[in-house]
Amino acid sequence: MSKPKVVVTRKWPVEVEARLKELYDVTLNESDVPMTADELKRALQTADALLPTVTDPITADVLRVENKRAGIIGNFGVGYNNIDIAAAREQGLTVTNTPDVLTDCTADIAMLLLLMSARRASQGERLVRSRRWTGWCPTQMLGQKVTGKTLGLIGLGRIAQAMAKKAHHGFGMNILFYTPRNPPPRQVVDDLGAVRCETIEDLLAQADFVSLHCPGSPENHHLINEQRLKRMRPSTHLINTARGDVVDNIALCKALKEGWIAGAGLDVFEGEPNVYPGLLELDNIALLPHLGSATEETRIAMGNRVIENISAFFAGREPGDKVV
Ligand code: 8YV
Repeated sequence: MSKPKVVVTRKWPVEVEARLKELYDVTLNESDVPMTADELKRALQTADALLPTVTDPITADVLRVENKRAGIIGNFGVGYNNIDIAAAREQGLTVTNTPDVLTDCTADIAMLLLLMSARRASQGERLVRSRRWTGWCPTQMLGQKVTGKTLGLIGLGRIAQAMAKKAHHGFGMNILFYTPRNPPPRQVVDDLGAVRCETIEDLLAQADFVSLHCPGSPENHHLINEQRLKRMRPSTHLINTARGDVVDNIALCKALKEGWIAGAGLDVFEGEPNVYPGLLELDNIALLPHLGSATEETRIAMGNRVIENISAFFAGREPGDKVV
């Protein structure tokens, strides 16, 4: 029997690409240049599986291309807001993602941004690199203490729970959370010493650090807006490792400039890789280029997870990480 045809839209870790080559008739993207909409359509017409990333908009237009051969889209990433899920369902396509394997590394980046923002690490590094640092002084670059403070999590899924664990057990932080869904089991919540807030506003008013862990979706578009930023305190920091469009950048810029909040740490941006220019001019913000899952171990595990999903699909079984 001939091997299934698979198209990978971006360059993946070499180990995983080697495994893909063994298992499938695979087309890799050696140049790593994102594919155009026409190329994505062509891939759906010529391959059995398309393996995209967050940088590939798999729109309704792409998904509705005629004469499709593909039956599965194996997304390399836990977030799948790059894919029009309703259109995929309508077209009878299976979509999978890669949960679990990136939980800890993404939570680490959220914690890193929290610490960077609280302790003004980006600003400090710029000072040293610019050779303008004139030496230690008792009042220079004072930030906020992290240990013992209150962390408010919007969303309490896998990554938020992992961050809460590090923050509570490692930094003695008190944990608040807001979720519109059913919370995790009682024992999980109790182990984190976590307290549920009835509204986002309640959480914002009490937290010293607010970290976003909700999916990128039309409902969560600009969830953190001017009104909500004003609910936060002047000593509070906002951390975003979820999706850029969960935060209204214009409002965030104003909040940071006018001191409604103390700082922010962002790993994701609306319209990335473009970054709202106002944010680049601010000192009280830490910016990372979407590094959440960017460790060797995790990216290999993500690739292997995609392989498990498509292998199950081709074997006629339900993939473990089926989204639709
Ligand atoms: C991925 C992410 O690197 O998994 C996610 O949802 O945001 C990142 O960790 C990216 O999505 C790759 O597709």
